[in-house]
Amino acid sequence: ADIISTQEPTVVAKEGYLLKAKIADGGKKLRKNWSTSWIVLTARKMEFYKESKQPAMANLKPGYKPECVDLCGARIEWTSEKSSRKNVFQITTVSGNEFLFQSDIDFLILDWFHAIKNAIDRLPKE
Ligand code: I3S
Repeated sequence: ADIISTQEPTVVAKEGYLLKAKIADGGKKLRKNWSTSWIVLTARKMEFYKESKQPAMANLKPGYKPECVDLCGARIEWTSEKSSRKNVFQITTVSGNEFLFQSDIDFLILDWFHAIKNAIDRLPKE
């Protein structure tokens, strides 16, 4: 008989470093605190790690859960009001979490914006 796994393999669409700031949690405003994060984008979520070696280590630790963004129903938009930095976009989740992402390198931030927007557009809205 066929064995169908309910845990679909996690295919990484894109990963790399970006500057990140979480500015709201569940609709509640947070103090902005920029930090560099290793970001792993898959079909339906983004995971945040402190450094590039962490995802592999997290796989070995069953209990370990990185901070993660569910992209189902999320919104992504460029913003020039929420930071004095250039190249900033915001992601807002259904649960009311808000994140800013930034890079000084134009093509790099554009690639990320389009990869995430693509993922969101392919997902059901709820
Ligand atoms: O939107 P704000 O408050 O001007 O954001 C700045 C603050 O998060 C600031 O931290 P303190 O509140 O500890 O001073 C950061 O150092 C700045 O980088 C933030 O502004 P930018 O324009 O860089 O997002």
